[in-house]
Amino acid sequence: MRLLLPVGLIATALAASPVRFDGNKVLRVKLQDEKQANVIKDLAKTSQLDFWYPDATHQVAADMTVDFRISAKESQLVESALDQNQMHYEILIHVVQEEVEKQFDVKEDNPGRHSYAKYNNWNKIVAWTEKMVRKHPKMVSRIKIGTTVEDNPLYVLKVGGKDERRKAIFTDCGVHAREWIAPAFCQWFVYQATKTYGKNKIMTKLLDRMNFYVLPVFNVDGYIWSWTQNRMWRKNRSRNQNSKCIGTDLNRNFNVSWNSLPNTSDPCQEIYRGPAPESEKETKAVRDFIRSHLKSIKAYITFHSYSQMLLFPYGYTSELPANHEDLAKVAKIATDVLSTPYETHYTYGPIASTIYPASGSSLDWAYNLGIKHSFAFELRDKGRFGFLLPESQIKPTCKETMLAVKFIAKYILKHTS
Ligand code: 0X9
Ligand code: ZN
Repeated sequence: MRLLLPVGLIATALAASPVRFDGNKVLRVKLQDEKQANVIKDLAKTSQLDFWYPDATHQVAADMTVDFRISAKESQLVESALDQNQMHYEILIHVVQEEVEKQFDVKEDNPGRHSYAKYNNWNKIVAWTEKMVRKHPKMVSRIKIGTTVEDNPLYVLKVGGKDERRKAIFTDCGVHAREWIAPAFCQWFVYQATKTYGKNKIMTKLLDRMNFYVLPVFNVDGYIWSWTQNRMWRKNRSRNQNSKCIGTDLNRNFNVSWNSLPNTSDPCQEIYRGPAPESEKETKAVRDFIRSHLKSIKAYITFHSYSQMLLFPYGYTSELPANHEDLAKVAKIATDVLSTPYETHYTYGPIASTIYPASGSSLDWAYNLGIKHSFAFELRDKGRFGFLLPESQIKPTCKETMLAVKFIAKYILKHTS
């Protein structure tokens, strides 16, 4: 005991305080030609640009709108380079630190409690999974599908009935740590499903006939890190050999055309694909779970932010999947219903042509495994707040997204065998 206490104290003292974003800005640059695209690419070589859209420098091209975060130290240099080259830009976020604080704009009587209207940290989410099982023992069960690099549990909630032979939809949220609205949606989905079962006709029918597997946080270690140390964290938290940089982008780590696109081989990149396909414990756990339930899983839906898009395969090639017309039809109707309550406009299409090319993504992997109805949502917004979407937008975002997901589920129930 005597030994333990000082060690504990030292550990606490050594624990770094969270990264602050004072003076950081997010810029949006509308590129007009190749030359301007090259200015951004050159700047990225000398300055630390944290790309919010697209995901990396090599995607930057003429006629594109790019969003990136810059530090206080570099903002002057970057802005004067843009001015010198007569480039149009807008400051999306003036002081990132302020938005980090302002995202918590929903006040509740008991701040310590889990709330669907607020962002919940990992501990609250774990307690919430237990509560859901306790409250709805017939409808909800919790499955531990694996553990993370830092030995946190990966929990899937099974929502529906006991019969494993029913058609099922697998959904995951929070592949990327900083996209907090995604785990908020997964929690909302389970809440609404259990709450409206027996009351809402469609939900009752869906849950009587199908199962939903919901992984509320895919990248648990990264999510924890984004709460405690760095709000802008994206990757998981694995150590990388021969590099000081931490983490693999789990959405580049799947065994599908792995490593086929540029810039994913540097561990210091936000889109680092990992040392080998499916090298990460989180990827392996999801892969194994989906594979072992492949007979029943008819659709895969993964939740990200931001951009307001509904995407389908492929990301690694501009070729279209065989059933692309069917997927586009479903995506069109889903985005139409999504827009009904708040007029939120979504675009839809294949990953590669709608957002940008990406290799090793879970969506393409699931599709090639045989899950022919696979979709990725890029939730709100379109860049005003980006990853720092205020809590006051959680409910409207979840409500509108729920309409789209219910439509997709109805479609799966009716049109798959
Ligand atoms: O870069 C990504 O992985 C996705 N965009 S994000 O801003 N959320 O990081 C786009 C890839 C789309 N594919 C899937 N979401 N599977
Ligand atoms: Zn993402």
